[in-house]
Amino acid sequence: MTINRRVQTLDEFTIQQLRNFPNATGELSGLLRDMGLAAKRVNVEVNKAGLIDILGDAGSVNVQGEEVKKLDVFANNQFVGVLRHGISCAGIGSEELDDILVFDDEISNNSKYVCLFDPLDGSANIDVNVSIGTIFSVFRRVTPVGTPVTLADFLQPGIKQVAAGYVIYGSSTILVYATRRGVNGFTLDPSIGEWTLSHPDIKCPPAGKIYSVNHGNFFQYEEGVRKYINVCQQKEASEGGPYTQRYIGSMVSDVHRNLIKGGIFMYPALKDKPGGKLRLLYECSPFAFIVEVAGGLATDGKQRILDIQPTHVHQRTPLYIGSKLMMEELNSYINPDQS
Ligand code: P6P
Repeated sequence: MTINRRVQTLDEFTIQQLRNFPNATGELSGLLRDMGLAAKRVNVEVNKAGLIDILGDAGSVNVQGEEVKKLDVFANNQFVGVLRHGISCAGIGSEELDDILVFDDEISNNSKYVCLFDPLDGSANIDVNVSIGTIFSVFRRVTPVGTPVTLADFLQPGIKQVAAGYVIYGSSTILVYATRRGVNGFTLDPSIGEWTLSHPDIKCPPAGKIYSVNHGNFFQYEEGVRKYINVCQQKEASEGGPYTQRYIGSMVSDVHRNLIKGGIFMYPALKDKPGGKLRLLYECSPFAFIVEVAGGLATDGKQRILDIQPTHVHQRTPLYIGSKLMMEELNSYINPDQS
């Protein structure tokens, strides 16, 4: 009898990965399973958001008499809840919380990881049925195990991440995560409520035909970026073109599409946002880790995203991320002296 091992769940996959590390404690696998559990709960609410008053402002009461929480507040509570009650995370940073949240109980203080996340990025899109997502980043703590974590455990350069991932609540719901060993995607099978391996060993194509940028800000971009965009618009077949412009306005969707098909995503600095719009620790750094493990590149226009030493949890950065050859061509326009 042949055993059908094609369908592998997230749990089976993380346990199998453990076999490659005989000394591993399984804490990271547990943390990833916790993230998968919270994402399943968020997925249920996102899928029915159009039907109930969950888009209301925090504090209103729904038909069941429950306090309605905004969807991103609801999502944040799910991720905080599973990580606080798990045994793999000592504290979190979240887009929804002004400061880090130190779990500071005996079990959590003995955990060796911290997690940062944007629980529901792009939530402004949900009332028009555009895909939204969760983005997360995992670091090994730098303070002694057994003590409460501090800000130093979170303000680490992205190169120190042990794992990073995202969830897209879209036409189907997919969870993608990376460790140094590779990038793998799991699609939620709602019939069994399991994350099932659907995109094994994702590699970012070195070249692509998609450039992703908000053209509405074109005249705010620095000259080199505007030059590169003009080049993208004039690519001939002999140069790998013609290119197409795709911009969903939901980072998880734009970057995921480019990761799979090849392409470049740009959110440059703007005149009214000189530091860019996107957040370093829980948006750009996790995606930079994922895309680099998959063979792509990610910079702030001057340096690798993963080399940036954070100074505060919610700091922003310009972001250029995607296929290696496209990123190198962009760099020849924004840093002509480096080429
Ligand atoms: P803009 C969503 O609000 C978000 O944070 C990202 O998901 C998305 O890529 C970006 O902002 C879109 O920003 O200014 O182009 O609407």
